[in-house]
Amino acid sequence: MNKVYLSLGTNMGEREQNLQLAVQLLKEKPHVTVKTISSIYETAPVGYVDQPAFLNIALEIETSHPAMDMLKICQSVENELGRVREIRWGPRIIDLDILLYNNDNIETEQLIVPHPRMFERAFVLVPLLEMANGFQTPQVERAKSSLESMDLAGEGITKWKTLNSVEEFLREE
Ligand code: PH2
Ligand code: MG
Ligand code: MG
Repeated sequence: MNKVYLSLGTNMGEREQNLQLAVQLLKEKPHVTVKTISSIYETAPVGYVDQPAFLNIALEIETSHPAMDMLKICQSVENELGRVREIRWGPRIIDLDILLYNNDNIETEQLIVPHPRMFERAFVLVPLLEMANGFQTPQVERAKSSLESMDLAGEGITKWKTLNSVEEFLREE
């Protein structure tokens, strides 16, 4: 079984509901098990700053799908939620990014893993490390030292809601 970490982000419409729908849709895909969900963080926009704040979470997934198939599944969830291709780093209804796939290094035209910008993004690392602390791989260790070297005070990240389980999150209205 493969262990995969995803980052989800949204800053348009009903943000919490967008996250719920995305997790629900992922859960319904064959051979995809959503094992753990991080807390929800509200985060200041990075890259293109003139846009609303995001909600970000990370997910731990177990799957028999190869990484490329997981990418297609993530893209299909984005499409099912009605995402249209928009300006780079601009507002989005939902974004699902593969952060880690086991401890693999993947570099293809369509997919780069670890996610090429994850180590400098606190909005990715904070939720990820809430869950991945026990998954001791060189990439997780790198994530930990990256986060430790950041000054989180200026990053605009606040815990928005603590989540205890995927099931509980999906039951919430
Ligand atoms: N995603 C981006 C660009 N900037 N900023 C925050 N805070 N959260 C995101 O998920 C995010 C972003 C492009 O995917
Ligand atoms: Mg992204
Ligand atoms: Mg993306």
